[in-house]
Amino acid sequence: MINPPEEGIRSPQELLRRYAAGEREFEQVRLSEADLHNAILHGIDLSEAILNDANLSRADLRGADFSWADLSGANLCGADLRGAIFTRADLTDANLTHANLLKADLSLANLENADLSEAILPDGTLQGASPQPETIPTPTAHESAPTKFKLYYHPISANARRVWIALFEKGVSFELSRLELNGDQLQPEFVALNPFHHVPVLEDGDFVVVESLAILDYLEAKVPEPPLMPMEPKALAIARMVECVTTNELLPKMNLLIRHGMGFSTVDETALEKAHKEIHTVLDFFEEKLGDAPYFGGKTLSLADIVSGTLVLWLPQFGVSLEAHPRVNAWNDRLSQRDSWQQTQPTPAEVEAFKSKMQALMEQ
Ligand SMILES: N[C@@H](CCC(=O)N[C@@H](CS)C(=O)NCC(=O)O)C(=O)O
Repeated sequence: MINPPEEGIRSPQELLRRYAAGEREFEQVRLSEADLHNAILHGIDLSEAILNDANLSRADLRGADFSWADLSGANLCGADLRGAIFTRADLTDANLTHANLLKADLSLANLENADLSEAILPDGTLQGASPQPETIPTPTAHESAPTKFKLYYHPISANARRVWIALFEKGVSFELSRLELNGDQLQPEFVALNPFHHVPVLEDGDFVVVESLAILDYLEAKVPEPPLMPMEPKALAIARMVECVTTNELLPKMNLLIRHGMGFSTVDETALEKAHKEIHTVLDFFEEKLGDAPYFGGKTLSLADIVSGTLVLWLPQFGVSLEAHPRVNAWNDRLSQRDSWQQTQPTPAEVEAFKSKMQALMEQ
């Protein structure tokens, strides 16, 4: 299908506003000479966009799609372009000095007179100061040129949000396919992808991955930068323990609280009390494993933070205060400030709309 030219965008401010509201598809937008320096636009689709002479210096454009875009004369100095796609883009006379092009796809891009001094090239090497190279190394087939991941999700699904956050944190290009979970997950096309009819599902070309933890492992192996799993044995063990405790201990008890909190079914008071107690045991465990580190993997975010953080944040809403666990509480605040958390935060309206569907799902 040929998309009509993007008519709604008249200014860079308009683009930023719509991006902040969650839109990602801006194919064929016309913003010659736009000032978008320092803009945060990762994962944006700007294929076939007209951005000649635009100022995109220091912008966060990880995983952006610029295929067939006109970026001639654009200033991309210091921009974060990791994993961005520039297939057949026009980059003539563009300023790419100090840009980070790690794993970017520059195949068939026109780089005539482009300045790549001090840029990090797709293969991770640092381009020296001028003179610039004749050709830019692009990933070979076996290095698997970036494909666009497709995530099947629902905004309220914490299991899907794990993957959604990881995709943002990896800075890769991806598209979203939203299921309503109103029975559409039982349609043959979706069941063909996941016989258990659950989100998330990740498609990478013709390869399909189900089960959120398996998807996270796949992403980690497929897109190693930035690493989201520690290598050091003890840190790795802590991260995996936290993932397992979250799915095996925390989640079943939380389901009970959720059922009760939403008035879906009568939950036995003794069972409820037991669930509260067990959740506190999980929080004690997390408090101890965090120690003085900002994240479970140590100094940087790990998959363990993503897996546990996307559930722990709901606890206060179901009557479990985090106050008695100050490290967990501070960690929860730290996570909620991350861009990836904010971009994937369900709106109160989405939560409300989901309640009616949730009863059916949880009673299954
Ligand atoms: N173990 C699975 C669980 C996935 C799951 O339970 N997904 C729920 C939403 S959070 C779902 O899709 N439910 C729809 C259904 O069961 O039909 C994973 O981690 O991916």
